Amino acid sequence: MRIVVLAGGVGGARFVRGLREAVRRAPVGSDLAEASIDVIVNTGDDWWLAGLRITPDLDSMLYTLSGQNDEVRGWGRVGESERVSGELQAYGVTPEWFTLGDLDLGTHIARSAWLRSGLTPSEVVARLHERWDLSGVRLHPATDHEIDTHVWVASDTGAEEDMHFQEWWTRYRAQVPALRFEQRGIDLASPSPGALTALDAADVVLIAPSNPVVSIGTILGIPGMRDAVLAAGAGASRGRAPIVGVSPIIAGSAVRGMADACLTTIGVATDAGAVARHYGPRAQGGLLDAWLVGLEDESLVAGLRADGVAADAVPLWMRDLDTAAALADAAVDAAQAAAR
Ligand code: FO1
Repeated sequence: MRIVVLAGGVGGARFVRGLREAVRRAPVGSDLAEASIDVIVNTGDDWWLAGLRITPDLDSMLYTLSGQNDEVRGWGRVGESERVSGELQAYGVTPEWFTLGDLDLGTHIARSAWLRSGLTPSEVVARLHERWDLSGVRLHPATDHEIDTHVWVASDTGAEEDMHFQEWWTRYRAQVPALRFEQRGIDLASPSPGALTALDAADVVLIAPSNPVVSIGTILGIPGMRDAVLAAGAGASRGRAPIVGVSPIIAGSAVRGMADACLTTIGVATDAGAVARHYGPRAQGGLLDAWLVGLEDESLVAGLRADGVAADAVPLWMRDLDTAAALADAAVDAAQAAAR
C-alpha cells in the first residue's frame, strides 16, 4: 500500500510519526505492514534569513522522524545551544524574535550551500535524507519554487502592509489580524517531481491535521497540485486513491498553532465541521472521501454525513506515539472503507 500524506509542520510531523509507527505495528501480511509513506510538505513558511534558506516544516518533519526534534519547544533540535545566534543578533542579521540554534544552523548552512551549488530543494531534501535515517519515510517539498507566504495586515494608519509569515507567526504570534495571505510567486510554481510521482502511484492520500489555510491550503494552491491529488492513484493498481482528512480542530479550538486566526481570515469557522466543508466532499467537487473528527465533536458527524462527508469520530489527541499510531490506523481504515 502506497500512502501519501499532505502535511505542514509540527502537527503534521507527529501524525506522520504515528503513521510510521502504525505501519511498524501492523500484522505481518496485512496491507499496512508493507506500506510506503511519502510526505508532501508545505514550503510556504520558508524564508531567507542571514543568507540562509530556512524551511521550518520540512525541518520539523526531518527532526521529528529522525528523533532529533525538541519535543517541548515543538521546533528545532533537541540539546540545542544558541552561541552563534547570539552573534547573529548582535550583528543585527537575525531579529531577536527568531532564533537559529547552533545545531539547526548546521542544517541551514548545508542546505544553503547545496542550493548555491545548483541543487533543487528536492535534491537538497534527498541529501538530508542520506544523513538522517527516516526509516523509510520519504519527504518531498510541495514545490521546488519559492512561494513564501506573506501576511497582509492593516497598519495603524489604516493602510495595508505585508510582512513575511514568519514575522507574523513568531513575532506577533498571529495576534495581528491578517487581512489575507499571499504565497508570493505561487502562480509560477508547480508541484515538485517527487510529489507528482508519489501521488500518481498512491493507494491512499491522507490530509494531516495541519493548518488548513497556510499549510494544507498552500500545498493545494500550487498550480496543478489539487488536480494531482484528485487524480492520485491513476498509476496504481487499485484506481483512484481515497482521500481522507484529519481535523486540526477539536471542540472549536485549534489543537496547535494558530489555525483559528488563519481560518478567521478566510471566513471559515474554527470548527471541525466547517473545515471539512471548506475542503469539500469529493462528490460535490471537493477533496474528501472521509473526514475524522475528535470524540468531542461526535455531534457533528450526522450533519456532515448528510452533507456528503463520510465523517467518523475517533480519539484525535496525539498525546504520545500510541495515540498517534491509533489515529493513523483510523485514517487508513477510513480510506479503505471509502475505497470499497
Ligand atoms: N518559532 C518560534 O516561535 N520562535 C523562533 O525563534 C523560531 C525559530 C525557528 C527556527 C527554525 C525553524 O525551522 C523553525 C523556527 N520556529 C520558531 C518555528 C516556526 O516558526 C514554525 O515551526 C513554523 O513556521 C510553523 O509551521
